Amino acid sequence: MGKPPAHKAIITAAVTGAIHTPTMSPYLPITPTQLIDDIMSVYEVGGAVAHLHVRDPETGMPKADQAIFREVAAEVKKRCDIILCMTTGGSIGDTVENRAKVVSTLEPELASLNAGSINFALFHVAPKFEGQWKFDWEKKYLTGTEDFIFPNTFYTIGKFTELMGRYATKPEFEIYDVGMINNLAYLIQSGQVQKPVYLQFVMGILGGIPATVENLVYLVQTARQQIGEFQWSVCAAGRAQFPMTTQALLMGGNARVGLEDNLFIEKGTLAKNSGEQVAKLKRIAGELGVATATPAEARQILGLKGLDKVNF
Ligand code: KMH
Ligand code: ZN
Repeated sequence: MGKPPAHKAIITAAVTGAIHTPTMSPYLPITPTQLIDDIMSVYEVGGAVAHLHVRDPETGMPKADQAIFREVAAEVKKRCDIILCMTTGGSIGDTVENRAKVVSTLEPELASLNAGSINFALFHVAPKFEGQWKFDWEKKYLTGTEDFIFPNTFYTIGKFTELMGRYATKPEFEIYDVGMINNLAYLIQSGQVQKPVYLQFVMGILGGIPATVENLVYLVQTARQQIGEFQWSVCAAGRAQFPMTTQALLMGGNARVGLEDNLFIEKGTLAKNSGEQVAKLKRIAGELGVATATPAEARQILGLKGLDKVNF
């Protein structure tokens, strides 16, 4: 392996997630075909990583179905070399065992690893869609989060790190608040996690840290103090998406966009796919003089095992 390229930003797109529901946008990808098309839209405009959740194709409900994960991943692999970052966050209320399965079945290069428990709240957006629901499950799924804790205890995190270690899957640590940096520092100190680590700062979730420039600087500084060297990316919920990802590019970090985090391309206009958002961020990066990484370069930067070593 040669020297990694200097100063190239990795653009990730989280194409569907488990937060938004079909009523919120007709463009939210649901079926395997829609997910594949969305990932290809990301690849075609220069995204290096696609973060993947899957859904029930009939109802659009987020569901960690291993056959669908495989169908989407295998088809994308046939068509291009984009890096797939599989979710182990799953969906609201999913069991830890079910969330973990995608690692042992697909042995991906990269997977999310949520670095602590939080109140993961979506109930506050439900009233906006009253009377418009396309599917019965949507309202309950969102309102139920008023009493939901997204569980990622030290025991659970330990299980995930062990599992990802077994399959040489690199964890992308999802950091929703500053205390989770402390969790990760402990995991490194106790030898459960090896450096270099890759952090995804997830900002603006109700229950997590607000999406502000000051908070991003604080997160990065705190991680430097606690962990030393590390690699990082930022994503932010809703309208904070482009301000925070732009800020990340300015700070020398990496950035994630995609319909998992934000359904819009600009105020009042829904994005037609995640590729539109990647293209916008690429334009911003270009204006700022920030080069972006190809999938091959991102593999090198993150030290991934390679597409020939996945099981799909
Ligand atoms: N499912 C959400 C509660 C991840 O992909 O790892 C959190 C989530 C994070 O989507
Ligand atoms: Zn996710």
